[in-house]
Amino acid sequence: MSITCADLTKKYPHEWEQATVHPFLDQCADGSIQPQQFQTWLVQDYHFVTDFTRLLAKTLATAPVAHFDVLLSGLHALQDELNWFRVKAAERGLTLDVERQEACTRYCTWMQQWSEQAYAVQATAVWAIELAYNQGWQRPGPMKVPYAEFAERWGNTLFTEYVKQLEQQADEALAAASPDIQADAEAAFKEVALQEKSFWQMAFTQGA
Ligand code: HMH
Repeated sequence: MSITCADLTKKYPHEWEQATVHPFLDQCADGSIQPQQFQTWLVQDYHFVTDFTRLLAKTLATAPVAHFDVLLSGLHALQDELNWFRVKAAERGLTLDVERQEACTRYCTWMQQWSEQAYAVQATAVWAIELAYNQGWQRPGPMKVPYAEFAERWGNTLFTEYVKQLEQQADEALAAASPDIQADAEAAFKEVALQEKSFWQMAFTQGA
């Protein structure tokens, strides 16, 4: 029996909750987040997404051709997303040319290392990273302006559908993977959960 994505969220409910439920998101929902906190997240997440784009590109490079459609649609969406981040930063008068904070560097370094792993591991990591934002931005419910736009980006039904497709593909890859590779995929899932939590924490403790 191979492990599936659904098994992973069931096996680590506490870790996953900490990755997707955070006062940062609750305070975006009720509008009480401080601009300094939100801006820190915005700028650091832009840098995260640049490296996530590289991870997805490397994942595509090792994927079976039957998985190209979904991954290419993801890369296309990231093109739009990176441009959108630049617009959101400009609207707030923020420069993106800032140093990465420690939690951001750690997460990005980890992604670079894991992009050398087997496809099943990469596919699991990509799914978990996208699911974290899909659930995280949805869970608090409707958000106040100007945060509604951010909740919509990762919470919308098309993105939810994309995450389900990533799950299907990761499950397929896991079903064909050796027990060692499945264990690496499980470790990748746990790592994503930990890194997501500390990324929220990084933004939240800025100017709080
Ligand atoms: C930290 N995790 C983080 N940032 C993101 N933008 C996503 C996941 C989803 O792409």
